[in-house]
Amino acid sequence: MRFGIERPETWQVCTACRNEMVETDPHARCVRCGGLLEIEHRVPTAGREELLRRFTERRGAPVGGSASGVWRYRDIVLPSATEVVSHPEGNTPLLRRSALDRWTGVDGLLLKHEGHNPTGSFKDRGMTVGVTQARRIGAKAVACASTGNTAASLAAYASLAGIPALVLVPAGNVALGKLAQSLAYGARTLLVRGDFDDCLRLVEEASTTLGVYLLNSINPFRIEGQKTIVLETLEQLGWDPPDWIVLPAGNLGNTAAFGKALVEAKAWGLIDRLPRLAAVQAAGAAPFARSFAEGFARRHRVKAETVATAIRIGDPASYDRAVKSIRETDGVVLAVTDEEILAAKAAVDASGVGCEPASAASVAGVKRLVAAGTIRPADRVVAVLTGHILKDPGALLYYHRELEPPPPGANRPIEIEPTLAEVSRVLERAAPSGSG
Ligand code: AN7
Repeated sequence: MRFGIERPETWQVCTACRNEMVETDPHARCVRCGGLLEIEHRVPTAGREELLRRFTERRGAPVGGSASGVWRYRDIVLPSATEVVSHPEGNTPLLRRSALDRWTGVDGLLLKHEGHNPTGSFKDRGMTVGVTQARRIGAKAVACASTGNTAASLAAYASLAGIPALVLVPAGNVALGKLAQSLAYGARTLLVRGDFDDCLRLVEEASTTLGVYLLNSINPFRIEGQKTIVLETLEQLGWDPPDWIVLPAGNLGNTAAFGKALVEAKAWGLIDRLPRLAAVQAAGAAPFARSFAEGFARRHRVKAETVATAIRIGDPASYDRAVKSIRETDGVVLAVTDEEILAAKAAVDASGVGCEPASAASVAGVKRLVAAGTIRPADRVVAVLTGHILKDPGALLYYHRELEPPPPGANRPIEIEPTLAEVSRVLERAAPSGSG
């Protein structure tokens, strides 16, 4: 169907066949052709100055929706939502570390650290909107497939809303912190003997037959929430857009959300030009980078393998929406090796910031793009760190304690007898390596 002149404030539209559906339709995909859905909003009646005034005024609210770095932007996220399921979330810092300027070759690299969200990843921004929507439509249960962070986030927000949650994760390939969170927040957790792509196929089938509300990032309400990573960054920069925004890319929900946020922000007069997006995949899980290299002539599916388990995804669900984002922002897509990811992670960690392996792909990507001359040292660059350092303690201990031969950044722990002589012997051998 298509709405007539009486357009609601917000509706859903199929990105494939343009079929329109009401905001409260619970289907995960277009009911007519099975395409991916997208949320559309009527152009906000408040103009630029009024919107910016509202965003600023809400900042720092002690409690309630306005305390959230997602719902502060509610006019362009989900204006009709009144009772929101919020932790609160968002309000994450923009960080600068000179050691990472030196490492990447960018003067004044900014890191948007989404690991500072309540469950330790950017997923909370989408989940607060997704679970709010689940409650509005009266969902009896919610479900997702996940490489770990979505599961942890859904588990927490479902618990907040009092809705039972089901999560499907690939057995043996979820970082310890994420699995532990899913269990602790109380989601029914299924360890599937398969990879993420198997989990996603299975949960889509299950949600259709069992009538469970699907909260993977194919859910367009999650994308609306994830837009606020970009909105909040732009606000932190005084609505003066950077030249580049660099992010890790797996299932491509974030790439889709970032493009949508930027195009809307420009259309509604919040910014006067678009930054370029750079989406960074792991070389062993890079079907999107491969399509980009071929001018998006066709979609690829691969059997994914990478140390960055968060982005160990071979058939990204938001492919079409992400292609649009890259095209509309004159963006680029690249792949970095596991070695580059681990080296970037060691640099981010040693700078005192810290992040999980997948997040470091963005910093590795910045270094690669500077070396290629695509990003110039004087460009204003924001790299998004998507998850917290403690999400994946296994990767940390492997790198620092076990990897042979020890990589240059390895910081081996030293076991000693409880004597002062032993302590001073160790101190004499090596001064601690500060990196600034
Ligand atoms: C830390 O949790 O897909 O390209 O199921 O956890 O939007 O998928 C996680 C993805 C980057 C990639 N960084 O984002 C999941 C899941 C971290 C992540 C990504 C993920 P998308």
